[in-house]
Amino acid sequence: MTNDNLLKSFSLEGKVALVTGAAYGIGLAIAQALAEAGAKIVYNCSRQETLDRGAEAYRQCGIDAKGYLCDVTDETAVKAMVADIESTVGTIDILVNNAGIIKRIPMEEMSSDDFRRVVDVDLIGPFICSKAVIPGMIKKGHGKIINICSMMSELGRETVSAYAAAKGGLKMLTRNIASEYGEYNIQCNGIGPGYIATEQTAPLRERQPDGSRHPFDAFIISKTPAARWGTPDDLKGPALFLASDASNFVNGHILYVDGGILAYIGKQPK
Ligand code: NAP
Ligand code: GCO
Repeated sequence: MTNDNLLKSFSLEGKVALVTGAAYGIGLAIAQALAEAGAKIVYNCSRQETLDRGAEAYRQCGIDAKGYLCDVTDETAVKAMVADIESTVGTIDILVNNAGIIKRIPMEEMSSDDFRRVVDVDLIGPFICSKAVIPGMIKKGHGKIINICSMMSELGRETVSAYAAAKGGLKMLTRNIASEYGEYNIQCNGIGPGYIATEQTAPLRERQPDGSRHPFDAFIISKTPAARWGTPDDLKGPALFLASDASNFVNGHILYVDGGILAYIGKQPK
């Protein structure tokens, strides 16, 4: 492959990318990266206020994105959204299952409804969305599915039982989609972000009344060789790689973008 062809393998010109939950945070950053590489962006969220927020965000960065009000756990709504995308934009070439929630509750205090809701959004949602786009990908002869997993696909911690169960399941769903649809030239991989500074982790980074760091904030810094929280921008390159032809022989892989947390025992307390 010549250098010119190598760089072209990262182009997404002519591709349609659906990024779920991409009004802000990690999803918006990933959508920006795919748009910069030439993809047409479609996104969804479950609240009108978020959809409006996303529309303004995309307008501000000059991306002509199409937004849908659609809860990823509502299979009828997802099917209708995908059908509308396919008829008005084009067959979906890239699906990024980014939409997700977390509930931080000690397990013995967590209701089964709360547990079920987290699993519905973080695991059943990606199943529903993937099932909706795969027929079009098979017909087209190619497809990319990227599931946004987590450190909790590998590790547990207090208060995140539902989230860890869902993200652990999402890791295995990723591998199963890769196994079941690889022969149709569909690659399914995961991205496992480390601790990223977004609204979802804001409670873990709040300054204490005395102005000191939140204990969890200091803990994550000590557990991360990069000695910092990640930012949504840190995920742009990995997402583009997995969305592009540059990764056509990468399948069933979870790419951890964690600053080295998973490799590190942690800094010895002073
Ligand atoms: P975030 O700031 O909480 O944003 C989540 C997005 O998902 C919002 O746009 C939200 O919009 C949407 N969403 C939530 N439930 C939905 C549903 N049922 N249907 C459709 N959209 C829905 O989260 P984030 O930090 O950017 O994280 C994005 C993804 O990365 C999540 O899957 C998260 O688990 C994962 N992750 C995050 C981190 C981190 O440190 N931040 C690390 C590893 C993995 P609406 O509320 O309007 O629906
Ligand atoms: C938490 C955090 C994490 C991050 C992320 C880490 O409460 O531990 O929210 O779960 O969201 O998933 O990879």
